[in-house]
Amino acid sequence: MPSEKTGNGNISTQEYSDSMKEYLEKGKNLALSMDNRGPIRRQTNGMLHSNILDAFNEYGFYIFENVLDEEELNDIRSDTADMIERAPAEPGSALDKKGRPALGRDFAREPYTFIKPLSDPWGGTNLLNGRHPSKMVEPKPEEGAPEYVVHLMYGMCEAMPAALRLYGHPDLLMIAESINGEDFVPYNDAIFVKQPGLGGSVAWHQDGVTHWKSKNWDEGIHGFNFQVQLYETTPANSLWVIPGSHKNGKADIKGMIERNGGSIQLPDAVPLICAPGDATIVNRQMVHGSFANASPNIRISITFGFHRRKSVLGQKAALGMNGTNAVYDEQRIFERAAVIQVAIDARRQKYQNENSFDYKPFANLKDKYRFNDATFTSVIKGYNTKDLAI
Ligand SMILES: O=C(O)CCC(=O)C(=O)O
Repeated sequence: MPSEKTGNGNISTQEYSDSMKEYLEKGKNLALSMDNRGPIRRQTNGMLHSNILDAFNEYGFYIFENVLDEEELNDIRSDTADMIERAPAEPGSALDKKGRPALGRDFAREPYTFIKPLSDPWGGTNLLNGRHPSKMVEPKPEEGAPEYVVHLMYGMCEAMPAALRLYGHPDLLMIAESINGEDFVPYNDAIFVKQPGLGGSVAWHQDGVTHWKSKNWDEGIHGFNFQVQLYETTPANSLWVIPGSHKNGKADIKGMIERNGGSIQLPDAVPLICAPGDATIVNRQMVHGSFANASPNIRISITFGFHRRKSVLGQKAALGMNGTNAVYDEQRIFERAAVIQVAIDARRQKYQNENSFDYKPFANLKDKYRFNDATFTSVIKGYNTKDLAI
């Protein structure tokens, strides 16, 4: 019997989709009944409207509608498609599928993570500080599926001009400042690629790993992530979250699944249903994850996060930075935060009628951190070796 519980039950994509149907529908209805979506709204002082902040604090996530206009959305789609196309033909290959040198062979960090189609690379492993304790269902790919698919892409500010400009988006940075304070700092970025009928799972987890026992613990201490959606997201391919779970400390995810009869269909979870060009914010302490994408719809989520400066200063490297033995000192934070200022200027050069974001830590350094060949080399190249993961 195919299993719709955890682990690889050798279940076909059809059986898998059937087993998910009711759950997806229920989650969608719950999601659409919540009052945490709408356009970006500011208060008279220019900061994020307090009603939005209140909703974000209550639920742990918010969906901003229509953040990107069509031109910018098309630019990012095109750069992203190019980055996918220029991936190594298979893991370890120096050439892409068209026989050209693959992108990123000279990057300081490998920009591509490949997985087997519809698989869950992290669930039930010790990878990434062991924060994904239970495996998701891994349906059997259809006949003729490729052996590997791109699951994640890193280094977007170096690889994609449109993504660097997005990183300097004045409304998104205003939101980061409103949540994390004017001295907010970056976390990392990653592009989740969930190809139709092939995209893998991200097992249920909470992102933060550093501060669960901190004496200053509070619901915002591990920061938050944006996801900018390039295509419509659906219950079948989207990120799912458990509303309010960011407030309750470290969750026993393994126990939650066990108590759910071993099923990964955790109760009370909702999908982040978005239109193309919407942007979500998700508190990194939320219990969240995504299912194998057996649906006919692609999801590409440009994901990048921000922290309170005091959450990272003096902390030891974790997650993707594990093994570097780094401690996030003033210099490291400054160098990684400089990407924000260069991105703001890259954006200014393209969108000359837009008001640029005023990033307070670089208020007196704007001229030094203009976007040009010199800062591309000194600030952007290899920038993600300085990510501030906690
Ligand atoms: O978008 C997804 O499927 C997973 C995102 C996620 O887990 C994260 O941003 O931490």
